[in-house]
Amino acid sequence: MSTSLIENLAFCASPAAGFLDDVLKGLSSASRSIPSKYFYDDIGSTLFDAICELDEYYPTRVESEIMHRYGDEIACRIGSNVRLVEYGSGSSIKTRILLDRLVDPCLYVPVDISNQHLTRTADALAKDYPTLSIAPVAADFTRPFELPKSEFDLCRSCVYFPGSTIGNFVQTEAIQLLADIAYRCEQGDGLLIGFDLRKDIDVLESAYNDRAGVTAAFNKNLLDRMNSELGANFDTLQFGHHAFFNDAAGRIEMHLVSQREQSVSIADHSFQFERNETICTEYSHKYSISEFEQMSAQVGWQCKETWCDERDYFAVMYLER
Ligand code: AVI
Repeated sequence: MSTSLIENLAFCASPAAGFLDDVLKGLSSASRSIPSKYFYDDIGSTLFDAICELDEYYPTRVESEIMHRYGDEIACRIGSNVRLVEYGSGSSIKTRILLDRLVDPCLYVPVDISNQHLTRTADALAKDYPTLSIAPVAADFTRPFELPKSEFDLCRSCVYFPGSTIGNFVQTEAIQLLADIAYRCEQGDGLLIGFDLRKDIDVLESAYNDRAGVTAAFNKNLLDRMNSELGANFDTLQFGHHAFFNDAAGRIEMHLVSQREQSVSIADHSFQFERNETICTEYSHKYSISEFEQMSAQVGWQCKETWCDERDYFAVMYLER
């Protein structure tokens, strides 16, 4: 494979920029929280890949099933010669299902916050898709970032946003993100997005409380990350993992729970924790198809088709601007 098809990594903002500010702000507020995007350092991204393999964690498996089953129809909807821009590309596993079916994609632009993960994934893809041009972008897509200029700028674009990551934003942020994507697109460009559907609470809660404890390790890795990158002194044994479905808000919530009264210092700040006090680390919203359609329509996206699995656990929706 000629590596020349992998364009230079485009850095538009340091993905780590703002970590300390966000942590200090989140821990200083009355209900403590840390944005879930900080899960994804190299270890966190690897743990997330392990979560995706778990029996209890259905979203990845079910989304892949949908992509395998309806991949030809989906590729047909997207059309030929597109520039495929993937938000939160991770290991690009589902992308391969799409790339295997798309007709003459002109450029693949994976965008991911984890630089090391991105580089590894782009290298592996380049080996398996020798004729595809790949232009990886290391960026936090919740902040402004530039797409690399290329000879393919005039191609139609399709933004691919799989994995139900949209669910990790509260509704106002999700709508803003859909608006940002629309702003990057021209009329007629597409958005292929995966989102998780509401379902039985036991199924939902098991997915975030796996027996092997991988999700707990993923959650607690955030403490290790604050210790190593911000010089914090969290005693990781003194925080537990708690995940539950908040029915009224339609979301799974993940928290780190202080096991005792304790004090933690970060930079020159000190934070006092009561026993059982929590830090909210993630929301994962579960939608209905009509809710999602309405949300997207508010910012100029028109739903063209939706594909689901047999149990209606997960949806993949194609929208056009
Ligand atoms: C990335 N995101 C869609 C996952 C989710 O299900 O909300 C993150 C995750 N958190 C715990 N398990 C998986």
